[in-house]
Amino acid sequence: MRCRINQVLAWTFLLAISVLSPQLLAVSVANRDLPVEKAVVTSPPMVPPAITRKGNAKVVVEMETIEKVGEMTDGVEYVYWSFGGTVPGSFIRVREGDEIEFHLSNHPSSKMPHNIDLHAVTGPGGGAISSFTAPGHTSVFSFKALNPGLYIYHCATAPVGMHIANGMYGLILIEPKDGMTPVDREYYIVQGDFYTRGAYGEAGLQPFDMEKAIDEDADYVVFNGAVGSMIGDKSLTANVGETVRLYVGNGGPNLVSSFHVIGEIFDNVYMEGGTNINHNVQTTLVPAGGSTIVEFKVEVPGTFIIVDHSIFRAFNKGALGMLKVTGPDDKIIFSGKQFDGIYLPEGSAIQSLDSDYKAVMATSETEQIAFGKRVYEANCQACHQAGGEGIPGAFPPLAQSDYLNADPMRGVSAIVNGLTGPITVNGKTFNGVMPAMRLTDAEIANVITFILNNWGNKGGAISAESVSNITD
Ligand code: HEC
Ligand SMILES: [Cu+2]
Repeated sequence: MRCRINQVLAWTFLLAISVLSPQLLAVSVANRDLPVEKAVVTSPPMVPPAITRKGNAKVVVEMETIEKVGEMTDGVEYVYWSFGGTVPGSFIRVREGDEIEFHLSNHPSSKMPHNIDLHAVTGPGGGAISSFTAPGHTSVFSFKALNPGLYIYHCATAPVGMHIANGMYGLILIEPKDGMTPVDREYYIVQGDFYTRGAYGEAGLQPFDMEKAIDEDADYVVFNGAVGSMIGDKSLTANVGETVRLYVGNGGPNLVSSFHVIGEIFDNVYMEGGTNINHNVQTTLVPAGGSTIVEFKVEVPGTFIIVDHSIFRAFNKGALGMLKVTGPDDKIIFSGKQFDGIYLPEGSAIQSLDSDYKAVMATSETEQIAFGKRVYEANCQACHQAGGEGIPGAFPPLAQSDYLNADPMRGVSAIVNGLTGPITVNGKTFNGVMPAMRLTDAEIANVITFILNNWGNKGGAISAESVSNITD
């Protein structure tokens, strides 16, 4: 027994030395004169620093496969199988001509064996057979990075589709000998489709659904493994004037991505992650098991939405991320909204309601408020905003408006007759033009009643009769 423990200790000690001392590591792995270094790998959306050395190296990559529960979206959990604990797996960055010594360790808690097929490998299976690793084991194999480019890696253990569908993919960048052009920001994004027993958003720990996967009927199509992985606090960021490079992959297993950034044009696209560079591209295809590199300069501030432009995937299945750009406006490049007026095409004044149209009349104050809300959304919200907060300097607030609360009939008059000339609302002066609006007496009564009963206003109701006193 004691002997056992000693052996274990000895092993641990040796391992510790080889990890801690690069010198010793060099002796143990270098078979030629190449300098030896340990790869810096990163979790998405981060990318390891650019390679600065001018020559080649023997690069030791250590990667662990691990199966663990993660969050697909609010209230929905999924057992992800991963490289390095994240989906996609850790980003690997080496230089063309480097020799890579790959150590794949399968965590003892894994239920499955795993391996890795790197599309950057020239050799059978991309390393799959050589790296086949049972739980609690480590495999080592080596390859030379012959071709520069951005390559997908993935697990290729049977059933291959299932390992990929559970999140076992990532990217490896083989920088060309001359390096990559310097940019200000680099990010790492990989799309993937997921198949769950329950439909999109159905709560609980959702098992993988083989049938749906075979039918290519995805419940989730997401960037970086989960719905919302790059929105809100987790958005990508940049400053106006910077150049942004996105390393984009598609793990699949099934779907092809129509990769697009809303409000940007890709200045450069490294087509399919290769050497050919295309320019001025709106949307680029990323095949399953493929990649692309896109570059663009951010010229104006704002939130730029990253999507798969197969658009229901973006808004209904999760393929949506955000790039938040901060800095000064450039009104020449993008003005923002310059005008919002009432559009009354010629002849519209004489149009009349269909003769069989019967307006539904509100029969209670509650109904008046409900109907008035619709009138507000259709006619007022564009200027006065959804919460009645207005826009400073342009449209006065209707929320807690002292001007309106002092005499609600002022609101009726503004709608019927229009309103211009300086007015003071909550201590602020406005001098704009509100056009008269063609609404029925009932609609006017309802919308003012809606406003009076919302956003901290004083309450009360306006009747259609009292409106007719002004309109007649
Ligand atoms: C095209 C933009 C626009 C639309 C649409 C519009 N308003 Fe206005 N509204 C204004 C402007 C501008 C003023 C201030 C006019 C001034 O400075 O004299 C104003 C003033 C008002 C005021 C008085 C000031 C205050 O804040 O209490 C009320 C009440 C009001 N609007 C209600 C409405 C309602 C209700 C609707 C929809 C039925 C509506 N407005 C639609 C632009 C608009
Ligand atoms: Cu696997």
